[in-house]
Amino acid sequence: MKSRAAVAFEAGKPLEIVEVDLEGPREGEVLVEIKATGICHTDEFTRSGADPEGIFPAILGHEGAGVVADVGTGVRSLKKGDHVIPLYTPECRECEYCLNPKTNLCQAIRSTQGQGLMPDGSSRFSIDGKPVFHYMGTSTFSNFTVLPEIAVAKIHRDAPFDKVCYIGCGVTTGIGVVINTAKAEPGCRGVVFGLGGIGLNVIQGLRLIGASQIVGVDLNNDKKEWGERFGMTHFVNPSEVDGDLVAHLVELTGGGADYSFECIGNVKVMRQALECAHKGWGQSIIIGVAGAGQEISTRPFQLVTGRSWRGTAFGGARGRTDVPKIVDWYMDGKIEIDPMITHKLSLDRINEGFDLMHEGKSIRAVVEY
Ligand code: NAD
Ligand code: AHE
Ligand code: ZN
Repeated sequence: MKSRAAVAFEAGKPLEIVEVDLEGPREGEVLVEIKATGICHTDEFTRSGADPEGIFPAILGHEGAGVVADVGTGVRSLKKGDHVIPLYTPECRECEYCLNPKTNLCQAIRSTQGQGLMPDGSSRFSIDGKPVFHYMGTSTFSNFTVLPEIAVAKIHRDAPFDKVCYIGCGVTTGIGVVINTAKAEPGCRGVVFGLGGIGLNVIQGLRLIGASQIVGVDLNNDKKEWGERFGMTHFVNPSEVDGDLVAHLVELTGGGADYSFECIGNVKVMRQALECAHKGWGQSIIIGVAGAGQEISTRPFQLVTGRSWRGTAFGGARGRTDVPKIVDWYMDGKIEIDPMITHKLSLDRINEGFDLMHEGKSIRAVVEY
């Protein structure tokens, strides 16, 4: 079949809207009609050429929602018409990782996914007979996409696609890091670096679990109002702090953060996030993805004196199990999404969504098909 898609032909170039050929689902695969997709900074990370795994031409996009249009042989858990969210972190429920409660990083298809291919080692997308690569196993910047069954979460039928697509990455990552990774407790003090599409959801997660202090750090003063809207208690703009940012944050939190979260992808900020964590017990969690060749550093004494440095993907969530629950939380009004969808675009205008992100004007721009 044919599908309209935004294709990244080359690193650093705008996406091009073209018609691509899409082969139907093979055994264990599902064809999904994507109804809406968010644009996450990770799409920009790969589009820009900073992703060491970046491969071109590819169809980016990993924050989608849609409807099952067809299923391949052997598919049991899904049927035509099911409403779904594609998962860049699948959940096979059988691999060594899925069987270990300490991680959500199912490895069943990770190696082919990283090569832009389906689990059988081939691509379903092509143009003029030449393969176009998948991305993060999801490629939600195509109106139709093919996914392995284990990378699809079935969700509430009434959930609005243009809102719950955000649960495909940003919402789950931000709320999940608080609940699954930090396992933060009521009354804790949190510091969140970077108040974009991820950081605001970390703030929302901290509010949900009853944190007593939520400090937001961003260079963009417009983010003060945004943070407060979701529960932030204090805002710090590093460019307006006299002296050392870390010392300022340690003082503001009465000795340091119980939990700090880096939601930018800046290795210098990652160090500040670690060093503002409380001596003896503070945990710092890296969410931002840093470009090829970047490294983090600190004095080992920071760890010797009880701080710990951690990281997380997809908020530690197991997609097929947790994503439907988060959709239900949204449907029940337990979490907010609507105000964070600041822009809606047609696929033709997808590059404007990337511009809005760079200009700091959007929280989430969503493309509706
Ligand atoms: P975004 O562009 O929406 O937000 C980034 C925010 O950081 C902006 O508000 C910006 O003003 C702020 N910022 C930039 N530099 C800063 C600095 N030096 N100090 C303070 N604030 C600064 O991006 P996003 O979609 O929220 O994504 C954030 C990061 O998280 C990206 O690196 C993305 O790739 C990554 N990410 C990781 C996961 C994961 O599973 N680990 C999931 C989603 C996104
Ligand atoms: N090369 C990676 C993209 C970079 C990355 O770190 N991805 C995160 C999710 S960011 C979501 O916005 C991730 O899931 N990492 C775990 C892993 O196994 O890569 C890619 O996915 O192509
Ligand atoms: Zn993302």
